[in-house]
Amino acid sequence: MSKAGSSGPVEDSPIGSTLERHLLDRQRRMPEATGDFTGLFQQITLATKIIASRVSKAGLSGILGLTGKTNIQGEAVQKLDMFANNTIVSTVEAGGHVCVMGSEEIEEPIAIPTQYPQGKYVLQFDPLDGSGNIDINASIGTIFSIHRRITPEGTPGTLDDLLQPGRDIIAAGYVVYGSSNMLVYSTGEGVDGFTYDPGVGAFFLSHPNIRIPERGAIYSINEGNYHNWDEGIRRWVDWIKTPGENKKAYRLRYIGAMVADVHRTLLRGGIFAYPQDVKNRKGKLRLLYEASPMAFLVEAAGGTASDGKNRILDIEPRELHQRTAVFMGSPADVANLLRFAITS
Ligand code: AHM
Ligand code: MG
Repeated sequence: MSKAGSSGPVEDSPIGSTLERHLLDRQRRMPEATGDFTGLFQQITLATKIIASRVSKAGLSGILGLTGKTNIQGEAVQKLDMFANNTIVSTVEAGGHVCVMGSEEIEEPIAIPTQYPQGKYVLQFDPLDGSGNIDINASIGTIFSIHRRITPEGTPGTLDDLLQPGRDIIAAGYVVYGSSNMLVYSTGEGVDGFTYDPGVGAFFLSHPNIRIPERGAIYSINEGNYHNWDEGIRRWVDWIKTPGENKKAYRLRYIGAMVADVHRTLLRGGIFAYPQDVKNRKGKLRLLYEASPMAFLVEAAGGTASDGKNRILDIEPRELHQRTAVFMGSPADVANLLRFAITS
C-alpha cells in the first residue's frame, strides 16, 4: 500500500499540471500575493470555457449568423461575439477583482456595477477574435490583458486605467478555439500553453515555456491588400516569397484570425503582419485588446513586435479603440521586415 498524500513535483503527478495548480504555484512563490490575480484569472478561464462550449455547439444551437447590428468599428456583429462579450463581463464583474473593463464590442469603458467591489485590476479583451471564421468552422479565439489600475483604489475605474501602454501589462493571454482549445498566457516570465480536456473540464499544461524560433519559414499576411500597401511592404513581400542565394521562399499561411495566426507563429516561428494600407492608414488591428496582449506574449517568448517604427508595447494609447500596424514574430524575420519598412 502506498503512503497517503503528496504535493510533490508536477512531473510525478499522475494527472499532470492543471492551469489552477499552475496559478496557485505562482501565487505561493509571491509572498505578497493576495489571491486577487488568481481569482481574476479563474473567472476569465471560466468565461472562456463557457464560450468554448457554445462555440462547439454553434451549428446546433442556431446561434450562428448576424445580430443585425454593427459594432463601433462598423463591422457586422455576430451573435457569438455578443454572447462571448456578455459572458466575460458577467463572469468577471461580480468577482470584485477589476475596476473597469474594455472590450472590442463595447464603445465606452465597461463600468463595474456599484453593488460589486471596485477591484485593483483592469481587464481588456477581444471576446471573439476572427469572428468572420465562425460560419465556416475555422479557428477563432479570445484575447485578453490585465493591468493594475492607476486611479485610487476603491473608486470606479476610468478611461485612464484603460489607456495604459502594453509595457505595463502584468499578464496577457489568449484562448484559441480550434481543433482543440488552448489557453496560452504569460505574466512576463515565459509563456505557457494549456490544452483543454473537455471530459474533465480543465486546462492541462501541454506547452511549458514556449520559445519562438529565432527565425521561421512562414509569413502570414492578407496579401489581397498588396496594391493598397506602402512600397516598402510590397518590396518585403516580393523578397520573402522569392528564393535566393542561401534563402528559400517563405511559405504563406493566413487564416484571418489573429489568434490562430499568431499562435502558429509562436510555435513555428516566422512573421505575422497586418500593415497600414490606403484604407486603414493607422492599420486595422486594435492596439489595446489585440496588438498589445499579443505583443506581450510574443516578447515573453523571445520574439519581436513592432508597428513598423516602434515597439508595440511602448505605444502610448490615446483612444480605447485605437488601431495600429502590426509586425510580430521571430526576431530575425521581424528585423528583415523592418529593413524594408523603414527604407520605403
Ligand atoms: P475581428 O476582431 O473583428 O474578428 O477582426 C480582427 C481580425 C484579426 O483576427 C485578423 O488578423 C484580421 O482581422 C483579418 O482581417 P482581414 O480580413 O482584413 O485580413
Ligand atoms: Mg479582433
